[in-house]
Amino acid sequence: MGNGVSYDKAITIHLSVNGSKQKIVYSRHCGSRDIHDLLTAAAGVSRWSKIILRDINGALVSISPTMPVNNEDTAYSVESSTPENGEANDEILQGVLSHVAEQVTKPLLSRAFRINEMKEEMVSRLTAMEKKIEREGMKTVEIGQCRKELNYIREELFAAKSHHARFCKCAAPIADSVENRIVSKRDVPKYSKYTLSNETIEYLKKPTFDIWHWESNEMLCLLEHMYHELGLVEEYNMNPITLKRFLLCVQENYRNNPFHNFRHCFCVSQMMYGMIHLCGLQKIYNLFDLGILLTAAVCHDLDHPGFNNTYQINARTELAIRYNDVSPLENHHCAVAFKILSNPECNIFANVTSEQFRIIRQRIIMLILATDMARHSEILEKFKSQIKAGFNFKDTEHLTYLNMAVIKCCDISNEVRPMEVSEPWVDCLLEEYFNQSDREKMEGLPFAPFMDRDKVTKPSAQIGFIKFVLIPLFESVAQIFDVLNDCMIVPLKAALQKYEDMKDEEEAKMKRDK
Ligand code: 0WF
Ligand code: ZN
Repeated sequence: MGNGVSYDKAITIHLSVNGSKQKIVYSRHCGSRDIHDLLTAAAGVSRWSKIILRDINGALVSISPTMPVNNEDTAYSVESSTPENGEANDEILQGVLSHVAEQVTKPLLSRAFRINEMKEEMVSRLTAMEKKIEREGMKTVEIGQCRKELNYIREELFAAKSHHARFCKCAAPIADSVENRIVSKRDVPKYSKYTLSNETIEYLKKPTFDIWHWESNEMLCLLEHMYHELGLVEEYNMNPITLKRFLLCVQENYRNNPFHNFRHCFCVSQMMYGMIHLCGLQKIYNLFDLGILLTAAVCHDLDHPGFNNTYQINARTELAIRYNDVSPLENHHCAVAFKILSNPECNIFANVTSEQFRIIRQRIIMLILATDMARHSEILEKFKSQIKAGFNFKDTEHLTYLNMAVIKCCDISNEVRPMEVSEPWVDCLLEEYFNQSDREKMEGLPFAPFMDRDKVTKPSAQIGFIKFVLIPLFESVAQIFDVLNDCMIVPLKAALQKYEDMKDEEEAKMKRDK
């Protein structure tokens, strides 16, 4: 090249800008957005301007690295237009998005390098946008909107990074998720009808039920069966199609996180159903109360983003801001649940009185908020003090704490299940935790040692949790329902023994390898 710059397989495109001859030269690694930027530079307009290329016959030429190469005689004419203010911001966002999309799909350079490039590009585009905001004096509300959208893009960028790093599904952004996700994309005919065998129907009531055996639609049918079998459809005068739609919508509002996904929702609900049967809760509670317990379990982790409250608070996410750092996730799960129920087509409580709905809402919120592990000691200590003083089934406060303890048991009950069922859950949870600590490291946030992939092993994660969290909680509830000793405390102690043996093996191996 005449100017001494060497280009690797450079491509030259000839242009005619208002009659003056120009050319752009780019490498084959460039994307459409890079070429667009070159074109705006050649046209002497802002990079946020729209560019149209036409060939000598006036036909539109699509701007891409594979557009036909031309010569001086067949130069493309360049037309540009500067968008209006609002449009300009759309353009900027569009630019960032298309850039992100392009970069993610480019396999030519190493992923880490591309992602760093994306980050740099994001920063420069953010700066450009902020400058534009300053220069053109946007209204505060518009700036807020832009920031929100940029946060969304940042989340997308992270998701893209995680996807490329692990080829697994990642949590989508939180912002606006309630509004954007609640509407079901499917309707009930697509959710097929299954006939459940008597064996399955009985097995469903047991903590030994194999929750891995079922695909999504089957889990929906099993959940639907629980509502029918308990008599909740009759009790609440539910339209059976509304129940199907509600469950479908719930399923679609669980994200594909490694752990906090629809199968976890199913597990917790199935354990609640199991405890209702095992503990004979029908004898203590009326059907109205049972419907609240089951629905709270079904909804308890709706739209979980896969990053816990600590992350939400430290990263100052939309959720943490919205809920003032107070159980942001659990508050969000409740909000999504009641957003779903606000749709008449999904409202399984449509036929109750306003007063009943008020009570349902208050109790579901109370139960879902109780699943925040930050409140574990507070709830357990209070429950234990009630037991010590003599548990009173007629005392509504005692019943409230019993219900909170029960939903907490269901939520963290994996280790109660047979080992072949429980163990994969630990891998899922560690995957989610490692994703979080990777992100925290990347964003310069504090991270918990139990989420650090360099420190945690399965036994180290489980031993303390079983000993100090699970056994004390289940033993307290077993003081009220003795039946739990055999079917829950015994398996928990066996799981503890298994992880202690695993730890001994790990340590012995380490000694041998030294
Ligand atoms: C991996 C381990 C853990 N193990 C479980 O079986 C389980 C079930 N639910 N959860 C579980 N966590 C959590 C999901 C969201 C909240 C509860 N974790 C617990 C952690 C590693 O280690 C501890 C141990 C004691 C206290 C605090 C963290
Ligand atoms: Zn949960």
